[in-house]
Amino acid sequence: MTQMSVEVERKFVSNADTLKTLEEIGVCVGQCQFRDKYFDTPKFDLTLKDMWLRKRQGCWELKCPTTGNRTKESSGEQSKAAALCSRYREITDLPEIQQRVREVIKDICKDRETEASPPQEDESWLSEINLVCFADFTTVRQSFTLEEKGVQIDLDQADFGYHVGEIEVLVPEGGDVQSALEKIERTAGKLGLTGDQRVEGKMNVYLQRNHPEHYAKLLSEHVL
Ligand code: V4E
Repeated sequence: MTQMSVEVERKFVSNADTLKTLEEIGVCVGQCQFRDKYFDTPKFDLTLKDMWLRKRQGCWELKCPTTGNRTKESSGEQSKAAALCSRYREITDLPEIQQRVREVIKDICKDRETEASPPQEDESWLSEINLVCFADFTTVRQSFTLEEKGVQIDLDQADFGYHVGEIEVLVPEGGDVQSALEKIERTAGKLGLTGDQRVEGKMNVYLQRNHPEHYAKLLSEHVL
């Protein structure tokens, strides 16, 4: 079955104060460590379309832009709080991921002979369509919940020396994104987050350091 949901999240700078607040009013629901490997073509065709393909601890995930009704947002009417949140469609079903990725690659090399290939569980599909690993890092994550239902707060420490917090709500397909935004805003209030600047994610920092030219291109194309 196709598994698709929308991840709505707001990143924040986690410091001693937010950690103290989290320990006071939140419940730590665990700590875990995971390794992420991100893949793209050598020309970065996926990420230039804001599509992020990764393998985390053996599981494939594809994050793509949402296609829902964002009229309010595109006309500049969205609230400041909502502007701090990102929304991505998350696909975890491998055949679906392979199909979507192949569609993008096929569009890009229309002149090349591309045959429909059956879905594959192993990694041979990557080399077949010329996908290479462009980022590989490990994160230690501490997760918390507050009383707000369905909201998770993660404190991430990446092995390349960057730490960042995120407030996250997973909205099932067709679910209520607006109420997720409101939950995130209330949670941010409880954590005492005051900044109105967008905070950089792990990948932004990783790309700045390891692929500065591609990072600059993603900025100029307004992907990041
Ligand atoms: C969507 C995206 C990327 C994929 C990784 O996304 P992110 O949620 O930052 O990673 P992580 O490890 O926290 O995943 P989770 O465990 O929550 O599933 S990499 C870059 N982007 C785009 C992007 C963006 N446009 N704006 C911001 C603030 N972050 C990321």
